[in-house]
Amino acid sequence: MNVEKINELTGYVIPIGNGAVGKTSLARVMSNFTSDHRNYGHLLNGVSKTKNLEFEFIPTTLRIADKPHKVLIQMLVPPGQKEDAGDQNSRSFNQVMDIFQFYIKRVDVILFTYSLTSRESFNDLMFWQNAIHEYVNEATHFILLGTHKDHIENIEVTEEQILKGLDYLEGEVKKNLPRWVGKCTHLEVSNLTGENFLKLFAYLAGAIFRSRKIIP
Ligand SMILES: Nc1nc2c(ncn2[C@@H]2O[C@H](COP(=O)(O)OP(=O)(O)OP(=O)(O)O)[C@@H](O)[C@H]2O)c(=O)[nH]1
Ligand SMILES: [Mg+2]
Repeated sequence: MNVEKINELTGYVIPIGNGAVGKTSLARVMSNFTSDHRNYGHLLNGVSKTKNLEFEFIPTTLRIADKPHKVLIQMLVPPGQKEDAGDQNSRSFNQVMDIFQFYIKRVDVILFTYSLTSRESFNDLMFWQNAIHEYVNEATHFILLGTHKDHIENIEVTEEQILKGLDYLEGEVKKNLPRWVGKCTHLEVSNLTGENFLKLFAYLAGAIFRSRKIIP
């Protein structure tokens, strides 16, 4: 009998960005995603502001050179609250990352997350880029991820700005990690309709595979 050996690997993915850009929604929809479903409004309605590190474990698959791989995506979702936002009832990004720093052993992919309906959330990625230095390594991959793609009427971030932003991001990554051999790409999704989630799964599985190959 010819039993195909299946390789398994696990990767850590952190979405970071301003509050309300859809980091928690993204992780929820990813763990409930099916390619024939087109509305995740019921999941989005149940999402509230993140006050602590949230975990979602999402299994996916990948074929490389015709070999099957099982990839477990561990999403670690921090709050989007900055230190000086002044909400005493919830923890900030820095507080949560400090508390969990020993749990976060390595990060395979950072999702720089913004809402396509908020130019401010896009511009603020500069701030978030500076907040993640201690969590990344030379194999970490980066995705510039726009949410709210379904809000066609209210899009505030143009394709040109996205490409410029990606260039800037890549430049900053190379400055901070001179021996960086990861990759940087952009993707725009809707957490409401699941648009481009299949692409996101493929990107993430591929990025985790590469990252783990570079640093096993
Ligand atoms: N229409 C639409 N709504 C979205 C999308 N993504 C998120 N939302 C809504 O945006 C709001 C904020 O989403 P969250 O997932 O809580 O955002 P977050 O980035 O986790 O915010 P913090 O936990 O405060 O850092 C929620 O009311 C979601 O229902 C999207 O792609 N499309
Ligand atoms: Mg959240």
